[in-house]
Amino acid sequence: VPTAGRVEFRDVTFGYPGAERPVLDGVSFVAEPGQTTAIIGSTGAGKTTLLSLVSRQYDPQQGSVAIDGVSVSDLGRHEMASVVGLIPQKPYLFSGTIGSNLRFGRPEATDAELWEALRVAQGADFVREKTHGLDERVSQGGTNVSGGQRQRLCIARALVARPRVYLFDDSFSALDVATDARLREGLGEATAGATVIIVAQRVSTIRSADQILVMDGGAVVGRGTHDELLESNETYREIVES
Ligand code: M5T
Ligand code: MG
Repeated sequence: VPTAGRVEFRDVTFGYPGAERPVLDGVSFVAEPGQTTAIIGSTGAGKTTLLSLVSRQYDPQQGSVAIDGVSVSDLGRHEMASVVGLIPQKPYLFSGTIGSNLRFGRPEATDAELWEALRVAQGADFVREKTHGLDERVSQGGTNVSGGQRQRLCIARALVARPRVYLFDDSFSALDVATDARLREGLGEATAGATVIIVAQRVSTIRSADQILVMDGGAVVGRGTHDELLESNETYREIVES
C-alpha cells in the first residue's frame, strides 16, 4: 500500500468507451506529497477525467498512473479508498445520516473526529443547527441539505478518511469568497503532508499552489507557479484575465 502518495502520470492517453477521439492525450506530470498541485483549464479540457484516472473510475488506454511507483490498477478497492480521497464536482450523499456519510471511509471514526472535520470544512455550524445533528437523515435527492452544504459534507467525509492523496474537483468555486478562504486555510493544516490536487476556477484558489498545470484540449499545455505561468503561458494569461 502506498504510504507517501506521490502521484505520477506517464504519457497517459485516455478516451471514453465508444468515443472516437481521446479526451486525454499524452499527459505526464508528478504531484508530490506535501505539495498542492492545481489544475486549471477551460470547460471540457479533461480535468475531471484526469482525476477519475487517479481514483480509477477508468483505466488509461496508454501510459500509466502510479502512486509511489505502484500502478493504481494494482490497488484493490479497499487500498484505493484508504489512499485516494475524491471530492467530486457533483457532490453526492448516501442515504443515511450525516454521521454515516462522514464515516463512510473510516467507520471507526469518533464523533469528535467528525466534528473536527466539519469544523475545517466549514460545515459544523449548519450540522449543529439540524434537529438531530450528526444523526440527521439525508438522502441523495433530499432537500434538507443544500448544494453548498452537500459539498462541505463531502469535503469533511474525505478529511475523516485521512487519505494520502486528496482530489478536489472544483470544490470551492460555489462557495462565497470568505468561506472559500477560511476553508482553504484550515485545509492546509488538515491535509499537511498529503498530496493535494485541486481543480479550480478561481485564481485566488490556485495562486499559492506549488505547481499549476494548465490543461487545454486534453493536454497539459503549461506548468509552473502562478508567477512563472503569467510570464510564459498565453493560455494561463487568458484564463487569469477572463
Ligand atoms: C472532457 C467528455 C466531455 C469532454 C471531455 C466526465 C465525462 C466527460 N466526457 C465524456 O465523454 N464522458 C464523461 O463521462 O470528456 O470532460 P471533463 O473531463 O469532464 O472536462 P473538465 O472537467 O475539464 O470540464 P469542466 O466543465 O468540469 O470544467 O469532451 O464531454
Ligand atoms: Mg470537470
